[in-house]
Amino acid sequence: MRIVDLRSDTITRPTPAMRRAMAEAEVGDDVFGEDPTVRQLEEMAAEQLGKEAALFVASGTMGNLVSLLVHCGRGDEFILGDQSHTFFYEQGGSAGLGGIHPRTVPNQPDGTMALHHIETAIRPDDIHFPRSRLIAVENTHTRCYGSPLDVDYMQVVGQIARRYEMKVHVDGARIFNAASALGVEARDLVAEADSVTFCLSKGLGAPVGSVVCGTRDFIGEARRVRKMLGGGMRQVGVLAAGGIVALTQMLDRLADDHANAQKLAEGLADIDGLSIDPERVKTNIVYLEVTPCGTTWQLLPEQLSSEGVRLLAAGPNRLRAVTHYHITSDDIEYALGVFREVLG
Ligand code: TLP
Repeated sequence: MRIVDLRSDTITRPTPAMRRAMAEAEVGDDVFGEDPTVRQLEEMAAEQLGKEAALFVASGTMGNLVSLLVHCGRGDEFILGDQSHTFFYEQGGSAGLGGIHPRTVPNQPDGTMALHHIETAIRPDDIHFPRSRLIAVENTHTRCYGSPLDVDYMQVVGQIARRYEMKVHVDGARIFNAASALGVEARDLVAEADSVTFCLSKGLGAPVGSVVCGTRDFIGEARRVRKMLGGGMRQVGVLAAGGIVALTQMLDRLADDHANAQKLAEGLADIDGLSIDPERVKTNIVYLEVTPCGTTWQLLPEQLSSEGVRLLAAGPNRLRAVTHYHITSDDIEYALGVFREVLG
């Protein structure tokens, strides 16, 4: 059966070039700082993001957690969006492992947090309150239609943080999707950030890994914290090699994923039983709502899946589809055909 797997860009398998590079990677013990391939990846990543240094970590979740643990101490508070991945999907690791208090403010539909909400959430110096240390921004914003947050917004958040002597962390799991959609360099989006995590294992197609970027001092501390979390890896150049191919060969094609997402959204908008606003789709993530019809949002993924089209149920009435390297324009047409068939 033909499979069109739109559950996530995390399902991408390594390209032939990645597999070759991984097989041939020069390696060493990275805990001793002796893996040349990891070092090369870290240098490339730091350069791409305009930061002094970088650290290869096992996942986006680990990159965010390491960053939080470096920026904040026990009892400190960080401000983040109520729809953010870190708040929703990272098991509350900041509190569970770091004693760091999350303070949510609402995410707007475009993934931003209103600036006045951020400012009013910052605590005055008072013995009753935790200390506000960090603002965490997600770009693109996964639960807000994969919205890219633009350079102006990112700059103003940085200015607010500096005014209150706070830091900024960017969960840039899909920062290169944001850069591609906005027609800017990723480094410009994170110029004001003290730290940024981006993922190699999503739209960039590498099998494993994320990278945290920041100042040399920050990355030095992050390296210690990664080790504490059990994330000191040894001959991990075999994985970093896939990441190097991701950064050299996979950035330019993200625009194709965005075009396919747009095509999917426009096609879905014409199908009875679904509600979707194609104008909200700016990158590779599409959310659709199931309106009252012969099926439900709980049943529809299974019905589509029996015809080879896979999506994720993302909450009451909502389904999510994500385009990626393995999805062609023809796959989108096939998927639309299956939707039409299932929804009658
Ligand atoms: N997102 C996954 C799921 O966990 C929801 C997905 O399929 O979209 N930050 C953001 C913005 C993310 O979207 C994700 C993964 C992560 C961090 C975590 O990355 P990993 O899975 O590598 O820990």
